[in-house]
Amino acid sequence: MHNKKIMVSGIQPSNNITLGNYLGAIKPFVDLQDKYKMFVFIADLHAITNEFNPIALSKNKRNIACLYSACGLDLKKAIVFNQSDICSHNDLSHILLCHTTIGELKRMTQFKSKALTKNSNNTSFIKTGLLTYPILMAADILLYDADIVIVGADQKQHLELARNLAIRMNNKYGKMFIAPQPFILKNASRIMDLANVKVKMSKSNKDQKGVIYLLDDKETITKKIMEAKTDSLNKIKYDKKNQPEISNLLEIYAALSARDVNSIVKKYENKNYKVFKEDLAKIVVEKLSVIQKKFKQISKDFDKKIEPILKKNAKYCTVIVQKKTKLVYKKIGLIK
Ligand code: AQP
Repeated sequence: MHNKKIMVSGIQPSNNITLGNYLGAIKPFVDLQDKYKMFVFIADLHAITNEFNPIALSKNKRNIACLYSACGLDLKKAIVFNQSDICSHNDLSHILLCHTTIGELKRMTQFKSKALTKNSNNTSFIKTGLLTYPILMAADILLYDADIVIVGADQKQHLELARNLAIRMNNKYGKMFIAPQPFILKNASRIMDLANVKVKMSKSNKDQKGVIYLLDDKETITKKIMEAKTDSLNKIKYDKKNQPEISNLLEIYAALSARDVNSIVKKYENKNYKVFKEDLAKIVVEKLSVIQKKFKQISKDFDKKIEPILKKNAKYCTVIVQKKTKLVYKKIGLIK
């Protein structure tokens, strides 16, 4: 077990989990769980960097834990835990914060897209957590000596910061961190909103009609897919530049059916979008109904089965990260 490379990743309980989160994160965790030693956390400290509601936050935390399992993550293998149960994430974050410049943080495209609007570059009223959360993310990763981190295409820049901080600290104070490598998926690393292909399918998208949530019912899923925006060419082709909408749907189809996009394009050579969408809706409904059935059962047993695992894993992680934090404290002269 300890010869395996280490992978760390997490999802924010900032809203209901989407099909994008599933294809870009949870499914790869499941696919890779035998290959890597996995630390998969519920990123609750990240979720409070945006507006949040405490009641919804705790419900979302619980749902993510259950969904990890319902989607196939084996809780006997993967180490699933709540980020806020482990104080060292904040401890290391502060130390890394003192080694990061404001310029580095302001350059993050995610910060720019969330904080800056078309009409204003004024960041005076933006909450500081939105600027600094990539440092917390670096701490999440460096604490566990992660070799790889599965990230969606838009998180690549944050991982680069984690790598830079690891190298910077190692050079300045002596070896203390592993510089992690990004693991970017070939497919489905960025599923787009079905109603507006210019934006990512995100938990917190205001308009929900282009976002499929893992717990959406059959009718809602079918409606969202049948009403997904498409071009007027009515030709099933994978061409992200000229036909981004149908290409996005093809990526979802391919990822869920474990087929390559070309074979799907071939299958629908002489078919129209309606036929394709009907088939895609069936595939999505079938996949999600299996997950939902398991989720229902697991949710019922949360207190008895899931909560104790989270607590046990928190204890296990605390031992690992306290060792790492102590090393860092020593290297930088905070303790002897
Ligand atoms: N549309 C997507 N396609 C593929 N992968 C995606 N991920 C998110 N959206 C897509 C991946 O899911 C994980 C979620 O991590 P997160 O919750 O920490 O961050 P996020 O990327 O900010 O997720 P959302 O859904 O966009 O949430 P909000 O709206 O709260 O910001 C990551 O691995 C991400 O790449």
